[in-house]
Amino acid sequence: MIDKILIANRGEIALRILRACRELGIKTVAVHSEADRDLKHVRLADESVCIGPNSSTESYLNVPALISAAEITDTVAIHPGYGFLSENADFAERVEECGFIFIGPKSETIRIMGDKVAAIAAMKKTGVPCVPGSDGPLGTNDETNQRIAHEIGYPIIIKASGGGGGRGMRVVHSEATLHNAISLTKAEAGAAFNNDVVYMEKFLENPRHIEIQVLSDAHGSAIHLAERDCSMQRRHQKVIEEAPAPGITEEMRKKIGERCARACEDIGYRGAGTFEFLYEDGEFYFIEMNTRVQVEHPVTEMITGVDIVREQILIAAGEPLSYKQSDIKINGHAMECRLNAEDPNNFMPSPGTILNYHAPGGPGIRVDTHLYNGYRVPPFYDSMIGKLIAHGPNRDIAMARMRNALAEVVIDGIKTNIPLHQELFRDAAFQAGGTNIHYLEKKLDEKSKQG
Ligand code: MV4
Repeated sequence: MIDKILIANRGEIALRILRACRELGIKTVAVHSEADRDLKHVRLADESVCIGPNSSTESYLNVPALISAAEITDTVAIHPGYGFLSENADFAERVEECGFIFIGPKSETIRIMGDKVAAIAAMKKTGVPCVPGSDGPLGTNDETNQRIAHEIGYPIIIKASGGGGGRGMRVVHSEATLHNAISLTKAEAGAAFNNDVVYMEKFLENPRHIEIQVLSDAHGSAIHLAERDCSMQRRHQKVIEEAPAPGITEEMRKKIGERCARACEDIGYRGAGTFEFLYEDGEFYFIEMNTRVQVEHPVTEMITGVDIVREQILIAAGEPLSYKQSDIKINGHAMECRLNAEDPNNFMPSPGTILNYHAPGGPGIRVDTHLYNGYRVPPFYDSMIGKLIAHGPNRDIAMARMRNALAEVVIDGIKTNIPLHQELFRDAAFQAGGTNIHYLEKKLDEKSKQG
């Protein structure tokens, strides 16, 4: 069994992982940058190691420093959290070469999913529905590319195989701009990802972003934990997530969920994972797979009662899944607000000292945050400082509880996006449910025009 875990992350997710370790009786090693000595999980961990200076490149992304910290503390396994090295196949490979357990999929799986062309090919092969597209990399022959685009039908989108999460994409509305769009995207991709492979998909104009959470053990069994709707986003940063997704029937959930679970079994997936789909006109289209725990995992935990981080650790320890698919029942509805240290009007980061922090409470409220009175939010990392999660027997009650929580929570000393969340929870379209990926940006656009 795993008796010590090194947490290769910071902030709220490091604390979340520490809590799961504590529950399992597993000792913890916190690693931190010089700026992060006062993080809450560093104080709570059994041991801590400073792995480098403020910049992420020299600390949380510093593979030799992380491996050394694991060696000197006699760590058994490394949990990468999200972001940083969590989806870096070379890191996962290095961790295992050095004799540690990487809490996540095999490095080969991470490598496949990091290569979007390979990921889509693997999914298509196992029967996961994908966006109509080029079925592989685009070549440089204009006639061939024009024929592919014509068959798919404009508008189409050119995407970098090494991209993902919104990086390296270009929409094309007609043949006149196809050639340039392909060569520009290719050049940018080569520079940004050191991989100039690009592919083509039908461009879906007004989809929702719905993702399926899966768990798959090392013995060939996989289950799905239903879906999350993550359509409320700005510049590819999610703002509010919820589970289940409004309007998705039990029948649709079962069909797409079981497809994803079966795909995991087919490819020998191990650990927690997320299948990202675009959802439009009642159809799901796979776009990418995430091989890490996600920021928004709590909404799934609230509606299923499954502790996803605990399951990640047990799977890495070689245990079979604690649940069969028939054990998974959806209980009510959950919503999550990402709390960012930023100006709610211009989205500029707002680091600084927390002068007064007061957590909300009451039925169905969960707060995942590393904040405490006197904590200094450093300016060097992502501006997310925590998550407010509200669960209730239905969506309306979950929303009412979130409104209460947003009114109760106090975070003084820095600017936060709480006012934006309050506004969204008063928004009629959002309250009705099912808004698409463009909704928030359009709403903010209109707001800025009105001045
Ligand atoms: C698309 C798309 C429309 N059609 N693919 C952006 C992030 C990356 N994960 C995939 N993305 C998109 N792919 C096709 N064929 C629109 C987006 C997209 C998007 C997707 C999910 C969440 C937010 C988004 C915002 C803009 C564009």
